[in-house]
Amino acid sequence: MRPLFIRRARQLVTLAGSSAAPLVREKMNDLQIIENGSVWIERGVIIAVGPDDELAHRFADRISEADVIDARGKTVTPGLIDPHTHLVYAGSREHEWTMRLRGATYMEIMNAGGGIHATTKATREASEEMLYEESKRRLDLFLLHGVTTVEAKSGYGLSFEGEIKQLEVAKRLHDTHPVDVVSTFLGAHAVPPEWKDDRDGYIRLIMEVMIPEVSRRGLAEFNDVFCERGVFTPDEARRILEAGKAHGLTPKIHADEIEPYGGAELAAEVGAISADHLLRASDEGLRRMAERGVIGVLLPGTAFFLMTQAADARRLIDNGVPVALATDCNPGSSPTVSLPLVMSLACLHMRMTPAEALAAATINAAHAIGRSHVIGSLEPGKKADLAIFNAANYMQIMYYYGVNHTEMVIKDGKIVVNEGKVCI
Ligand code: IZC
Ligand code: ZN
Repeated sequence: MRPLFIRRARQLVTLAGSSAAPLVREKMNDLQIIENGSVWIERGVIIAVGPDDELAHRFADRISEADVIDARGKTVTPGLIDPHTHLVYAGSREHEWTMRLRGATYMEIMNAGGGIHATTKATREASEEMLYEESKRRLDLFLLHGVTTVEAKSGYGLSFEGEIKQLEVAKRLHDTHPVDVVSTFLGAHAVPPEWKDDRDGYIRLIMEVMIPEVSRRGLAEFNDVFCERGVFTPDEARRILEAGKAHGLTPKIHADEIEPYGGAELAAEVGAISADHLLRASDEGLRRMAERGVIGVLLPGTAFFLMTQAADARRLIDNGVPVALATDCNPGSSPTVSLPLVMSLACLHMRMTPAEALAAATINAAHAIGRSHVIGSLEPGKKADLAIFNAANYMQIMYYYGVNHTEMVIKDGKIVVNEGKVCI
């Protein structure tokens, strides 16, 4: 494999120096940008990053053996990282959108057997092949938007076989698709209809059967709970997250989305790597998260699509909570793959600065999935995952909103998107 030499980016946004701890407070605005910057890549790994003249001098006698990419006028960033998706599912829920537009709420639709239950039914009925094909199409779209790593949750099987099937599909996608897929077990996404008269039975199935097997088969790294009134209580979430910890699964939590419910506090208590949503998190909860270094993963696309007020990102950042951003890609509350659009929404609806939004979708997102030593910044030794945007500076990626500026994507040192098309 020939070396790859990306040269003379108008802005090379490195985000260097934050692999050990996520960016917090004002530091989220320090993107470590190199003007007229270049990157030398070999065997899928970043070897050197710096001003073009410096690298041209250092590699002078090897430039002829490299593939050279001219990035003049462009903005180069680390490949974007989406730390919260429900990637693997079947079916679609646009009819529920019409119901919501007529006034029904997300929870009302779910309690009437729609929502997560509708997607669970479709996902259970889908063959593994169909599920793979549908999810692969979405993963291609992620890649086209500059995303090189996604976290993917189960939670539409809600039975032993169903959850394993979803996680197996995620694993196969990781093995066969350029985008890296990091799996989270979310058996506690909802109590399925067949267990509704014995919710404790279902919780025990999660704790005593599903978690041990998911862990034994190495099908997930993280264990998540939809902790919300009417779904799983904080006490139930605590039991499920502790059971996961006992089997080596790191806790994550869907916390305080619809009402203040102690989710942020619980995330700090169990040592979760992240607490996600946080629209209604209490001040005390955020304080404890900051103290324990729990990442707040914010999902402004979901608030936008559910037509609710977004999370108070400024309050999180001012409290010292490290913030990451994600699409929450799912068929009900956030049917998008556009992390760049989510970054625009983070600015427009949560008053994050464009710099904070980019830090939140790269290095802090890497921290939220335990990958900060491998991805999330452009530094020697890291994976050569990069996005090249047709934008004169990083702000334009978000400023010209709803436009996909991604021109080229490099994954593990290979060009996988060129001129806005997947080329693998
Ligand atoms: O399918 O509605 N919030 N889980 C929690 C979701 C949204 C996904 C869905
Ligand atoms: Zn979610």
